[in-house]
This record gives sequence, C-alpha cells and structure tokens, in this order.
Amino acid sequence: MQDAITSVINSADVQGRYLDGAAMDKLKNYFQTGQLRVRAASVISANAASIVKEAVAKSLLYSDVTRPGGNMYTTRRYAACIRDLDYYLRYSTYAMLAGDPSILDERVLNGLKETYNSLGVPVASTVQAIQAMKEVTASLVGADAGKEMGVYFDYICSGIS
Ligand SMILES: CCC1=C(C)/C(=C/C2=NC(=C\c3[nH]c(/C=C4\NC(=O)[C@H](C)[C@H]4CC)c(C)c3CCC(=O)O)/C(CCC(=O)O)=C2C)NC1=O
Repeated sequence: MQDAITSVINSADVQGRYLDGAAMDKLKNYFQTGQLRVRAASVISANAASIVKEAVAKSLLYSDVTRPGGNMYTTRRYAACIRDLDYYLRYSTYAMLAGDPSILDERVLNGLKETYNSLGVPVASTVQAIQAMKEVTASLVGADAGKEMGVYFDYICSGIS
C-alpha cells in the first residue's frame, strides 16, 4: 500500500531528484486536507451501517435484483451484497485517508471483476449502489470531504466495469 507521501517520494527517488514544485504542491494539498480527511473518516466509521442501509434503500431495494431470480434474492445473497458494500465503504475510507488508491487495487479489486462475473453479480446494480453510497456519504461529511471520498468510490466503479 502507498499513500500520497510515499507515492510522491518514490517517484522523485526513481529519478534521483529532490521533489519538484508539482510534487511539493501535491504534498502541501495533502497536509492541508489532513484534518478534513481524519474528521470525515471518524464520521464515516460512526455511521457506516446506516450509510450502507440508506444507499441500499436508495438504489437496490424493490428493484429486480431483490426479487426472486435476482442476484440479491435470498437472505444469504442479500447479506453478501451488504457485506460487499461495507467493504467498499471501509476501503474507500482507508484510501481517502492515505490519499492514494493503491490499497483498493491490492485488497479489493484484485480478481473482483472475475468473481462477480462468475457468480452473476450484476455490475451495473453494484455501481448504482456505490454511487448511492457516494451521495449518502457526501451528505454526511460535507461537500469537500465528500468529493475526496467520491474519487475512491469512482475508482472502485471503474475497477469492476
Ligand atoms: C475485501 C475484499 C472483498 C470483496 C470486495 C469481496 C467480494 C465478494 N463478493 C462475493 C459475492 C457476492 N456479492 C454479491 C453482491 C451483490 N449482488 C447484487 O445483486 C448486488 C447488486 C450486489 C451488492 C451491491 C452477492 C449477492 C454475492 C453472493 C453471490 C452468490 O454467492 O451467489 C464474493 C464471493 C464469495 C462470497 O460469497 O463471499 C466475493 C469474493 N470479498 C472480499 O474479500
């Protein structure tokens, strides 16, 4: 896993250089938004279950996926879906704190698309649910932190699409 600091330093190191202006700006922005990130993470962790629940209500509930024959139908599969959304929320929060998406590649997206395809988990509905989580999260943490989180929710959506 990388974070905003190691990623900037590693790329300078590869070139054997000090950080240039653009790299310094990246770090500056990361440090300036530090409080915002930590505050957002604590709000999200205190409300994780309700964020997921509200997102499901907004996007999936009473849709085809929850009806007989749908991929979320049966309690076991419904629970698997909720658990997946909880993973996405938690790992997006980690990535937002780190200011870097690499943890998503390593722990979440690696092999996920193939798993979903083989189990018939509908990607379009999953993306809808993640987008709903993005909205619910932004309404809780505010626009600036919401935008930060949105980067990583979107990263997951592209990763499974
Ligand atoms: C931390 C990293 C990590 C991720 C991301 C992960 C995802 C993941 N989701 C799975 C299943 C699943 N995922 C879903 C999800 C959904 N179905 C829908 O219709 C909805 C649209 C959607 C929820 C948004 C469902 C229903 C299953 C069970 C499918 C089945 O067994 O038939 C499976 C197969 C094994 C299992 O059932 O546990 C994995 C590996 N596991 C991990 O360890």
